[in-house]
Amino acid sequence: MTHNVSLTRYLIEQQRDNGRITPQLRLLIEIVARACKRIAINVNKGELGGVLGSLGTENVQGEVQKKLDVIANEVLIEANEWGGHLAAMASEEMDDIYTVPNRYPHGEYLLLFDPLDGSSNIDVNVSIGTIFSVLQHRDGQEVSAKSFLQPGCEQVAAGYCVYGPQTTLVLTVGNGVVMFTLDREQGSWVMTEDKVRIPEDTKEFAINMSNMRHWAPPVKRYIDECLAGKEGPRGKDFNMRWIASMVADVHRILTRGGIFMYPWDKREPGKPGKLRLMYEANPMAFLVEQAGGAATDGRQRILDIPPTELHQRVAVVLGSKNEVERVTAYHHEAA
Ligand code: P6P
Repeated sequence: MTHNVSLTRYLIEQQRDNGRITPQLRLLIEIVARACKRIAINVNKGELGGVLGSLGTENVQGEVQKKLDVIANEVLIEANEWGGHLAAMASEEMDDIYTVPNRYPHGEYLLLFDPLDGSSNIDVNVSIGTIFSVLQHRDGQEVSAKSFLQPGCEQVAAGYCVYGPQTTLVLTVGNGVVMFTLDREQGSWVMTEDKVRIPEDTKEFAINMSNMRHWAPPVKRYIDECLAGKEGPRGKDFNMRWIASMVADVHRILTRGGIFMYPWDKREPGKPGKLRLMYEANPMAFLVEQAGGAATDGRQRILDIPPTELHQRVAVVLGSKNEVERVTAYHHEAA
């Protein structure tokens, strides 16, 4: 029975039983979880809070910034800068890193986040989420953007909060994946899943089909075989889902299996993909692997990719292990 385990109890037990959790990392995760509660309150207010719509500005990705994108970013910065657990933060919404001001103590961790992923769904009331990733400031130098350029396998924690019918925090500290649902009456995170496992096989794929004509052959081959169903080479029918909110699609996969793909396509051939490596693909890949799934960019394990830029993009294929391995094999065969 998991419902009597709070987030605090889980983190204290991990600290006691699993050397990867330090008191500073426990504090970091508790503060991020508290910030997600504040973001949830703003998200749930919607028009009543005057937080819908766009600001008329663009973020570093050249994407239109929603009011809630900026609010969520500010909530995370303000919640984390004074705690003494961080050296700096990096966000999809900020060009450069945010170094903890000298008026506060500096810690050993680096926090990266997409404060509100899927924000194109905000105004149509579809699930959105906050994604976060935690690294250690290892280079012993003055903290800089370079301090963040570590492969995803160096993450010490990662997670997301999905703002949907439930508000659910999903977390890994390298010891499996757990889920906490927000109990709004108590205002506390209550464990609702203690051993998240992704089935190795699936009959459900998630991809934006409108881009089909732009895909590389291995992706087209895989999806064509899924669409061929029972009469085709896969010998079974497939279902499709595409929420256009990575957090919501990944949450479904962690909950019941599936494969999520945002591959390279020829619309912008110079870009490896749409999604960002450091604060979208890496944290999701860490969670998926910790739940028994797989995550590649079509060719290599996402967690092994050596980053060169803070906001670099990457192709993403993640979810049920056997399906991800099939898609990756098709890419290797094509090469
Ligand atoms: P498209 C949301 O904007 C996002 O970054 C991910 O959350 C989502 O998976 C993807 O983009 C949706 O992209 O091209 O289908 O709108």
